[in-house]
Amino acid sequence: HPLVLSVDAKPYAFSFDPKHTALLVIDMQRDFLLAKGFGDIQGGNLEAVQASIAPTKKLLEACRGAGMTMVHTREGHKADLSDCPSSKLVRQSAAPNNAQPSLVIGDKGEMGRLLVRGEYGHDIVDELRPFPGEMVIDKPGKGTFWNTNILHMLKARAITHLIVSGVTTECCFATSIREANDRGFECCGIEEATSGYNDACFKKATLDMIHWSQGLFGFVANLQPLLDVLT
Ligand code: TIU
Repeated sequence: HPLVLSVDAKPYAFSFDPKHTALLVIDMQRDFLLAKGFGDIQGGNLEAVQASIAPTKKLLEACRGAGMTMVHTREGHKADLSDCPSSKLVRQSAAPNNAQPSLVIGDKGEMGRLLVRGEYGHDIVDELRPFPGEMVIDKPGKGTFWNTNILHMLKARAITHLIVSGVTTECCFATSIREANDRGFECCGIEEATSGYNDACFKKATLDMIHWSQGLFGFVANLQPLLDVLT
């Protein structure tokens, strides 16, 4: 007997059964969120990107409490970078003038080699550390479905709906929602629990595109109404 919850969202209410819903937390890694990390070195706005850490902690706790499947992702590469697309290796600047930054993927920064698996900077920030038994998906791309086993992991658990948070809104968050939507998952992004490196215009545009036209790629909801139905 399904227990269907419903939360106010755009373009209309998002209805989901927590047993068949996973929380997808995208790339809340030190390399994207902290000073001297990959994103900082590329010229990203750290204050903007850090805004989603505290709301995501509340979201995580509520979804854990509701017994939902938890999925954390990490963007990064094997030590020899053999899984890094060449297109990504040659273009990695978020600096205003688009200048090539001093350090790129695989180079040694203060938190270890940038975006390399096993390095300190590659791992998830302390506040949002995965619990034992929660899924952690290591992905070489921006999207979570390319070159990972997430589709099979979600199917094995009969997951049909995804609540999505994480960084960056304009990049890995959006790409993952588009990938999931094409595979038949009903996705709802949480506005306060996502942030990016250019909050002035990219975040609003990204969220608007998701729910535009009766939900082109999915739904967008605010955090508090979701917390209210989960707790
Ligand atoms: N560059 C940028 O904005 N983001 C990424 O490369 N990764 C994620 O969005 N996680």
